[in-house]
This record gives sequence, structure tokens and C-alpha cells, in this order.
Amino acid sequence: MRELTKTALITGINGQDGAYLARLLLSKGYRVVGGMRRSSTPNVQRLEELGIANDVTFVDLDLFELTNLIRCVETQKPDEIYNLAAQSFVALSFEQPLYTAEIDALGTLRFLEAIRHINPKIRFYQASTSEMFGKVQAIPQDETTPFYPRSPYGVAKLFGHWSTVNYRESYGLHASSGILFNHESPLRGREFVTRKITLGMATIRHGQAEVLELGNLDAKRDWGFAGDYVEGMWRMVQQERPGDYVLATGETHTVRNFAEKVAQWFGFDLAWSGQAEREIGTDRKSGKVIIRINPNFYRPAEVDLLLGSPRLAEEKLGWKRKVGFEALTEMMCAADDRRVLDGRVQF
Ligand code: NAP
Ligand code: G4F
Repeated sequence: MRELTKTALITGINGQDGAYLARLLLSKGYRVVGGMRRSSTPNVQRLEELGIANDVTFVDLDLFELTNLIRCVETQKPDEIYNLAAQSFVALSFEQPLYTAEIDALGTLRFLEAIRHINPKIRFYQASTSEMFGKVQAIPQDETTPFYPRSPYGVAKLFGHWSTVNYRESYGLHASSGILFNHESPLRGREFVTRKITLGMATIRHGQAEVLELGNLDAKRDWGFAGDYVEGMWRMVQQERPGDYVLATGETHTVRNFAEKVAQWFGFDLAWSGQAEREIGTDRKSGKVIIRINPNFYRPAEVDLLLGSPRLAEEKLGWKRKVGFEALTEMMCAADDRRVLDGRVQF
């Protein structure tokens, strides 16, 4: 491992991973520069929730604008750049494919160009994704599994991934790509299915909503805890040689299974009935329907199954996830229960 007290530039600082990574790097003595795009309202609630908003140096940063990236790199002089910013919501990428490609694909390339021209010694981490495996060609998926993306998001991220590999091979950049499987937390955006379910069940439990609408209940994901995964990102960047690593738990669960666990945590006795779009989830105790299917949440193409093998990361990086599925579910339920009770659902 390298000596610390360095400067790290994190793009997407206000997202889920940005917040956890900032906390990790601050704890290691880094100066953390957080890139955020301009917004008419302040947007640092996740950093505030972790109690670190005052410890980060903020810079205006939008992956759309090359000159902006160049100035950020020139003025902030980072030793390490963690490119976490993205249009990260798969469903939206079907609605906004061009924007998604601009940010997730070309945005990555813009950064690599900026580094190559300004200071090729900067170490670079690219937030790649298991969505690149899409229609999976092997089970479980690892660093050797061929890619077959199934969404504009997956396609765009694949461009970012191969650009990272290409700049490493062409120009010798210390550029690594983390192929991360789904990772969740109490800081997860509420549009993603896990958080949608924990927040949805909390609002139903406390009488603020009647029913939660979901899409495909049978999709399977390998869900880990975001706090564990940012440790893996940092470890990749500290390696003497850059590389590509899968971070995953090695376990997969259906959306249905996640909903059942959450319902149980909130004291519901969930029973499924009906088929396909008519399927419902009823609370046996109250007789009320608490889950319905809304086909608007189906996707034009689905990733049915993700299951990752973290073996390489465990062997070479010494990384191992600490939080399992049960603990993750409980952590998210408890956080949303408290937020709804306190009337403080900020993100
Ligand atoms: P997130 O919560 O959605 O955060 C994404 C961040 O990117 C937000 O802070 C957002 O800014 C910022 N952003 C979006 N467009 C931007 C632009 N044009 N310029 C600058 N910043 C922009 O995502 P996350 O879950 O933390 O994920 C972090 C990264 O890992 C993403 O690249 C995602 O695609 C990738 N990834 C995530 C997972 C996962 O399961 N979480 C798995 C694999 C890969 P605002 O705050 O202003 O919206
Ligand atoms: O929570 P999701 O929206 O996450 P998804 O699509 O797997 O993407 C996340 O993980 C990727 C890594 O594999 C990241 F790269 C990406 O940035 C993001 O963080 O959906 C998970 C599954 C899907 O199969 C979806 O169809 O849940 C299914 N689902 C069922 N009902 C739903 C819903 N998803 C959402 N968002 N909302 C629903 O109501």
C-alpha cells in the first residue's frame, strides 16, 4: 500500500458511493476534492448525513464539459481521480440514451484525455458495472466473462470501461476499472428498487401510503453494501499495477425475496397471489394489498440475473465484503423507519 496524505478528486461526490468514498478517504488523511454539478438547490445531504460535508473541498464539475475537467485537474492537482459521476439509473437510460452516453461514455473519455495531457501520473478509477454483463454469458460472472449489455446505460458504461483499458494499454496510465455489482445502503437513491422498497414499506407502515408499485419481481441481483465496495475501489487504485476487478458478494436474490424480507422487518405478513401484471402482495394481518405490479416499471430489455465472483479481488486486493444480505436489508429498513418517523426523508 502507498503512503497517504494525498489529494483525491471524486466526481459524483453527492451520490451514494461518493459520500462513502469521501468518508473513507478522509479517514485515511486524504484531502478530498468533491466534484459537483451546478444545481439551483444545495445537494449535500448524504455528506451531511455522514457528518463530513464541511471536510470536503467542492469544485464545480460536469462531465459534459472538457474544459471544465481540464481546469479542475490543473487547479486541484489530484494524485487520484475516482470517476463515480454518471447518469446511473438504468430505467432512465432508455428515456435519455443520448444524455446517458454523453456522460457515462464520453464523460469518461474526456477525463482520460485530460489526465493524459495534463499529468499522466494521476491514478484513475472508473466506476464500471455488472450491467455490462447484461444477458449473462456465464454464471457466475467474473473478469473474463464476455459482455452483453442490455440497456443504453450498459452500452455507455462499456465504452467507458474499454476506454479505460485502452488508455492504460496505449499510454501507460494507471487506470483501473471496477466492475461493481449492485451495492446498496441507507444512502441509496430512492428510485433504485431496494431503497424504493424500504422507503415504500416504511411509509405504508406509518400510514403515509397505501400501496407500493413495482415492476419485475423475478429479476435477480447480487446486492452488497456500498460501504464495503468503496474500500475495494481504493484498494484497486493503491495497487502497483492498474487492472480490472469484479466486486460482488457471490450471492444472488430476487426482487421478490428482498420485498419479503423488508415486509417482514416492518411487521407485515406478506402473501403473494395472482399472475404477472395481476400479481399482488397482501398483508395477511390487515387483509390490505400493499404491493401491486405496475408494468410502467418493466424495462424494454431486462437483465434477469446477476451473480458475481469476487475471487480475484479477494486474492489480489485482499478485499472482502463484510455486510451480508440480511444485515444490509435490516440496515436500510431501520434507516427508513427512523426517517419516516422523524419526518426527515431528505433524499
Ligand atoms: P448515484 O447515487 O446516482 O450518484 C451519481 C452521481 O453522479 C451524483 O452525485 C450525480 O450528481 C453525479 N452526476 C450525474 N451526472 C453528472 C454530470 N453530468 N456531471 C457531474 N456529475 C454528474 O450513483 P452511485 O450509486 O453512487 O454510483 C456511483 C457510480 O458507480 C456511478 O457511475 C454508477 O453508474 C456506478 N455503479 C453503481 C453501482 C451501484 O450499485 N450503486 C454498481 C455499479 C456501478 P447529482 O448529485 O447532482 O445528481
Ligand atoms: O435497483 P435497480 O433500478 O438497479 P439496476 O437496474 O440493477 O442498476 C443498478 O445496479 C447496476 C449494477 O448492476 C448499476 F450499474 C446501476 O447504476 C444501478 O446502480 O433495478 C434492479 C432490478 C431490475 O431488474 C428492475 O427491473 O429491479 C427491478 N425492478 C422491479 N421493480 C425495479 C422495480 N427497479 C426499479 N428501479 N423500480 C421498480 O419499481
